[in-house]
Amino acid sequence: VTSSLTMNTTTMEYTLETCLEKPKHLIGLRLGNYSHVTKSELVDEYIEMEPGGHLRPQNCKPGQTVAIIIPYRNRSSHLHILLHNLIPFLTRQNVDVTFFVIEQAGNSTFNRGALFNVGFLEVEKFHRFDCYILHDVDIIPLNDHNLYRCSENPRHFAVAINKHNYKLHYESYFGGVVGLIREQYLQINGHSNLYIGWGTEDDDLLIRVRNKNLTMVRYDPLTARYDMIQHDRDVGNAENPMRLTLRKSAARRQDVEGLNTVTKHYQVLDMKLETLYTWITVSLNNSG
Ligand code: UDH
Repeated sequence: VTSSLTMNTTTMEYTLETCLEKPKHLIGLRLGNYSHVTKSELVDEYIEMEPGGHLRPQNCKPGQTVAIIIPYRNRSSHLHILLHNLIPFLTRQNVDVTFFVIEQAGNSTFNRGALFNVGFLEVEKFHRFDCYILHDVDIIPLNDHNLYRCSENPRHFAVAINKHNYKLHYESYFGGVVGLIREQYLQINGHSNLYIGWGTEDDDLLIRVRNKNLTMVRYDPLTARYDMIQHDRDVGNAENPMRLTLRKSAARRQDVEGLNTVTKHYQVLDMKLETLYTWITVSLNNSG
């Protein structure tokens, strides 16, 4: 480990140097680790995790604080696999990151967009993070040059997924993993809350980004490469028959429906600071 302490000769105090934008110990593309792992095995393995799922570099001072928000219901094995991959990946990248799992309670139809909005608002009560990475539970980054940081433009991280032969699914695909600085998520008014069930809330999000004259950026497909853990469609997340109709009014709805209206749709039922993550369980009422 290279030392990055410098001494201030006036105060005689040591300060940590700022982390390199691109750390030297990155390893590039490698296979994901899909072995079955339990929560307690993860807790035992990653003793560096601090309460609430906080991980930070010990040898340098990172430039940003990052919140990873994971919309969730009934996918514990995927969550454990994701963390088993992300923790070493983000350690190599010197990221100051906190994991937040936003669990939708009960059997109401899953609403991924609303969960991200809820996550954003609840996370803000802990800390105003610089960078928000919105991350599906089942997709695993394979190349640590895919730096989990925010830049001046919203980033689509999950460019090349195995499910689509490691090619971009379609030009305006903005799903899987995206990252925005706090001010951008506020500016676009977050996600729409109206996509109840599977599909198109991610397209709506990109319409919101572009409608505010923000430009989405991507790394190249070899860098931004992911595996999606194979799974069947979940119970309670049927394809939303309204999704294409909703998309037509995306730009029109942007300022009147989204992050600024989600509070009337949810209640926090439980919040736990665990070793691996902050776990927030919410009930959603999906009535428009
Ligand atoms: N999610 C859950 N639980 C659910 C539904 C969704 O945790 O019950 C979250 C999870 O983070 C997931 C994300 O929402 O990664 C997106 O949902 P998805 O994985 O169902 O969406 P995706 O487009 O897959 O990845 C669609 C299922 C297609 C199955 C086709 C089988 N051949």
